[in-house]
Amino acid sequence: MKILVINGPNLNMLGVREPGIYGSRSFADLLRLLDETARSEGVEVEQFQSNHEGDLVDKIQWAWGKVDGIVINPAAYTHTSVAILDALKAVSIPAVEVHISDVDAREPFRQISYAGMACEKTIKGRGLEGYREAIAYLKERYG
Ligand code: CA2
Repeated sequence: MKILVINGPNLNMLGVREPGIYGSRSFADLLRLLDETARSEGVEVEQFQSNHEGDLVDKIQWAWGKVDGIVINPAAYTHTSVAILDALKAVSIPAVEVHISDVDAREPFRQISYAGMACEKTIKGRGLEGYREAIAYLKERYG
């Protein structure tokens, strides 16, 4: 089973600023967590991060026919991007949305998720562990 993990803008800055909201673990720590999870769940995990909306759309389109599941944290594009929603709908690959912070407890504009409308599950407020839970969910359901 192959799972694609997609991270949106600024998530490469994890650990550098705003530890109160996103924790002190770095983006490199997240990559290590993904590698560990791939090994423990017995799945192949590819990761992709971009600060550019069109690149995120391109990667979702690329995934069609190549991956069995998508874990996506579109970051700020969560709350704005119909293009990412449409791409997820177009490929129709089982997808789980992850947010490191508890978006429901933050500003009202973070409580709308376009991408989430094409995802079968949302995990929020669990820190980096949310990615592990999302991969485990896809393995359990589709692996
Ligand atoms: O909680 C999440 O995972 C978010 O997707 C993170 C996004 C935010 O716009 C969403 O509302 C919720 C922001 C990612 C920016 O990450 C930073 C990391 C370090 C320093 C500054 C920003």
